[in-house]
Amino acid sequence: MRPTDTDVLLVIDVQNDFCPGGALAVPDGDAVVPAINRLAERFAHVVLTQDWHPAGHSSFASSHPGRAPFSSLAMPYGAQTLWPDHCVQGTDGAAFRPDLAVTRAELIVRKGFRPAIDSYSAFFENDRTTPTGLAGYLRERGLTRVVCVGLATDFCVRFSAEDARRLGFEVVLVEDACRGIDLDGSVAAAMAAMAGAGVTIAASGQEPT
Ligand code: VGL
Ligand code: ZN
Repeated sequence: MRPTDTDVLLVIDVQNDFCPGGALAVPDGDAVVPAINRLAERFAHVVLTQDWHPAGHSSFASSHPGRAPFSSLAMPYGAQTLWPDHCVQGTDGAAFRPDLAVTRAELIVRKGFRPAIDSYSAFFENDRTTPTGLAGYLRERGLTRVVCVGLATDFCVRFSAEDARRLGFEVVLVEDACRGIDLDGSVAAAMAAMAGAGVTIAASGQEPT
């Protein structure tokens, strides 16, 4: 990756709850941090997302008596996977990993704060129509290429990358700077879907092609 002035590094949900020991730990999730820190030094623009749920959020299995984590529930906006309680606003689990080098980040996009709807993507809530405002921010600033890294490959990274393509941005996924949850092959499905949507799959040490 050789970043230009119109590239933005989008660092998705590198938070304690998604790392080993956290409430919704992504296997090997903390392994993304060194690669992201190295990339972040080279980008002129860095934006972070932060999963940020109120207690009792509708995406939590605990909010639906009798429902187990990782099962699927029909919501008015479509199928929703139910999760263990995670990234509750203001908790240590919702904080960024302490070793993530975030000081140069220009914007933090919080998402999933509406009680009745989840938000995987940095751009839209899970109804895929309610915007977070990130697209307008990037456009106003003339940032045209979104380089996605972080957690989890098969949920928030995938939805963010696909939405960015849908909105007309160039999109790169740095595969070794992402890790997935992997429910029933969802990482392989996510990689295929992103490639099919025109997302360029890259490695952090790789020179541009
Ligand atoms: C995520 C599940 C629930 C993610 C967030 O960051 O991929 N996954 N909330
Ligand atoms: Zn969440």
